[in-house]
Amino acid sequence: KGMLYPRPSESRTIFELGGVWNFRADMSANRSAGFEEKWYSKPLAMTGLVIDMPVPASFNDITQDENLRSFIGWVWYDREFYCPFYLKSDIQVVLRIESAHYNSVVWLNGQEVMTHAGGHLPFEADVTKLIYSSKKNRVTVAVNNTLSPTTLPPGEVQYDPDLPNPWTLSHQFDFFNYAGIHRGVKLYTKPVSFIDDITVTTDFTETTGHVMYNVTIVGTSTTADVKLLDQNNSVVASNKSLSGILTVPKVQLWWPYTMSSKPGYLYTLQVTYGEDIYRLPVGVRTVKVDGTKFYINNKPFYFHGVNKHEDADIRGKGLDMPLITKDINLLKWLGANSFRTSHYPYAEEILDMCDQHGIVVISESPGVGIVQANFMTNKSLAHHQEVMFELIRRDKNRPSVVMWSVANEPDSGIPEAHSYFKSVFDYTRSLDSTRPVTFVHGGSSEARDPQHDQVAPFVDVLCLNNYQAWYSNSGILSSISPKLSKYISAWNQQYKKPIIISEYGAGAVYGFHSDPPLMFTEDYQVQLFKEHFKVFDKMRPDVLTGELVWNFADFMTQQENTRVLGNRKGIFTRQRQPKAVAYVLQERYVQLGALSGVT
Ligand code: E9O
Repeated sequence: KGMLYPRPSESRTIFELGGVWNFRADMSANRSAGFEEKWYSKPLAMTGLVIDMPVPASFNDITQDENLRSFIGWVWYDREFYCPFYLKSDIQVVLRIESAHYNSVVWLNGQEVMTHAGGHLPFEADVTKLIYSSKKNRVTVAVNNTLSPTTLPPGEVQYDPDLPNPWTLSHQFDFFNYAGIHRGVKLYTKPVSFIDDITVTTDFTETTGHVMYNVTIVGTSTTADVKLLDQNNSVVASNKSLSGILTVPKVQLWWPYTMSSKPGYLYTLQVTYGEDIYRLPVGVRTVKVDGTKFYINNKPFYFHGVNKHEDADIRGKGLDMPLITKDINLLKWLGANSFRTSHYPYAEEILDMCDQHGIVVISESPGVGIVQANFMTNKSLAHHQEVMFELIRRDKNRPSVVMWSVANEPDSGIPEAHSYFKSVFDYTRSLDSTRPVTFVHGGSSEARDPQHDQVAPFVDVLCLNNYQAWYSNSGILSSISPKLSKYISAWNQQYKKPIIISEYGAGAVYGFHSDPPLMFTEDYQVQLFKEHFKVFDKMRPDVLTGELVWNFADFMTQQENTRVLGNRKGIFTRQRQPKAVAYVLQERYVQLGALSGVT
């Protein structure tokens, strides 16, 4: 079954169910009153006290209640609506949730319609038979943020009987476990015979592009009307079969925005199947790894960019169009040509913008914090594979996505990691043979010798996190030059694969200054970056093929004695104001962009 992003067309209407919903956290002692008392069988407001909760948003920072902020267990949402569609016999209505963290159960008018495990990825169900056309409908969603050794990311619930609230969640990833309905809830229609999925891969020879497409359908007809349109809406190629190759004369390639004056060129693959019409944006480009280099359209590509989070004041991980538009503008202001979706898949609205603007994306799974052998069991593996399947099904057609990252900083040194990750890599490659696959190597494992790493042999590109003069040799800026060079060289000698420094950085509290520069000041962050640039400039482009800073913006974490209202390694504050280092990075990235040459 496909999971095409709902795009409005003549045959598809979308109705957004966002807004203010009713909300109730199940604070009962055993945390299961909601299921025992069947809260889904009637309006939530009739089961007890409800509060207002915006959708989409994390619920954690919406109220003044610390018990809700740190709540672990089931929270319940509901809202009512009238059916906005004229229900004909040839129409199907789908209910789709684009992300709810972590486990979800969904009811329509008291009937269970779907369940889903995992945040960050969409799930949907055909609700045509359950929706009322002439009276009020009610959608109820229960979401549980509890993590376990077999969830992705993994975590563990801890119990301490001395505490008034004995349950706490422990996890080994460095961001707050925001939860709730994080992205859109939509109803959309399609005809009963419909386009279920489209898979597109592209390449080109000289000036001719090739778009290989495969359309899967639900229906009896075996023909479709497939057209490729350029940005003037002219048909450049067409076909009548469900799969084939479209040839594009004088192709306009999809380029990263630093490499072209027409970056992110998108064609539209318009598929008409019976009554159904779906329009898929298509960028013609190739991605390839050869030796120590990464190529886009056969030109060496140097990643100069950032790592991000979906994170902001009040809304937590809730989708926010003003925020993501601002972030894209800030990336361009910086001159960044790329980012990694640390540490989970981002909203499709963000990827749409990256496709359009030519911003290159390393797409990461939620496999973060896999640092114990009991997080690498067969059950965990099966779920990790399921998540890779859902991620690739969702993002396989995106030109901006050039590489999959299966995990961030797992314990890649223990023997269990070998077979676990071998299976994850093999499976990921079986789903998509057109993109390189990587995992991000832990910053804490520097002491470990590249020769003994259990997972590095599987990667196409080595992504290395390194925290010289921060976690290692704290405060000693002069350690960066010798230590970082040595570290990169050791990996280069062992593997002769492309290397990206996928994280480096320093915490800096906005407004803190000192000279000589001390840790946590803006001055220290600036000097730390400058020392890194010296090493990068010696190593690029032959040994080093990219540099991604940690992090684009300050972000919320769990409370810890090493965190000051979250992680302060942002080059922007959480409110997206530049720290001193942002200007230093901008100067570098604009220069690097100019070097990569606009064609
Ligand atoms: C992952 C990222 O999510 N990499 C971390 C980032 C950080 O700022 C985190 O936010 O902490 C760095 C991992 C480095 C671990 C070194 C631990 C050494 C302890 C002494």
